[in-house]
Amino acid sequence: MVNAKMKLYITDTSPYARIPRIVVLEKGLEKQVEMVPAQTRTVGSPYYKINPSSRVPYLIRNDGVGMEDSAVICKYLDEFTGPTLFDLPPGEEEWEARRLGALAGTLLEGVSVWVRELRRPVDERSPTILAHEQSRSERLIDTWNDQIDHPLMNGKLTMAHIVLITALQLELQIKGFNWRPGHPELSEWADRVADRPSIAATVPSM
Ligand SMILES: N[C@@H](CCC(=O)N[C@@H](CS)C(=O)NCC(=O)O)C(=O)O
Repeated sequence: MVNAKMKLYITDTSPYARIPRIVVLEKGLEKQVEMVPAQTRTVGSPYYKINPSSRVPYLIRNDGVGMEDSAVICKYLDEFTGPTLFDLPPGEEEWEARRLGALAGTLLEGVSVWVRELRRPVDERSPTILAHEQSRSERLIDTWNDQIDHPLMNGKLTMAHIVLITALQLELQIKGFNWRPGHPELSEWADRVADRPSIAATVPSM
């Protein structure tokens, strides 16, 4: 069906679903995209029939076609209407933008594994995975603290900003992800970005 409202399947706590939720707000697409809570990780969930992978985010476009992956969905939403907001810069800067985006993505991926492990029953959690992800995050936080003064991280909002703030704000969900002490530059950057309305409106539930 053409011209129906798009549906974005999300959960309140999913960091990956938060990324397109932020893009919807930045693009002013609230009227074109309906947020639909999905029941993930539940045997027999009706959501499994909507998206066979059962992951979020998942976008059903207004032509009825469904697609997943936060980066793909964000690109689609950015190009859906109006001027694009998240194009990569031209020339040499493109590689810097891609590098920073990947550096934010690798932090998010690790911290997401960590939070997922913590959502398992205590006796099913792997101490090895928890220690591995904590240690990876510590190294990456040091790296980000050194690089957060990069001009691309201090200009207009980019996908790297969105992915990085999404990863950093998992501090609200992970007790041990206590990254602020010793990282004043990154902490100041996160506080500044957190004030942006699209970021403040999508802060994850505890
Ligand atoms: N690469 C995917 C990752 C999506 C993902 O891992 N989503 C998690 C929530 S943060 C999920 O849906 N998990 C439910 C499951 O694995 O069944 C993206 O960028 O969208």
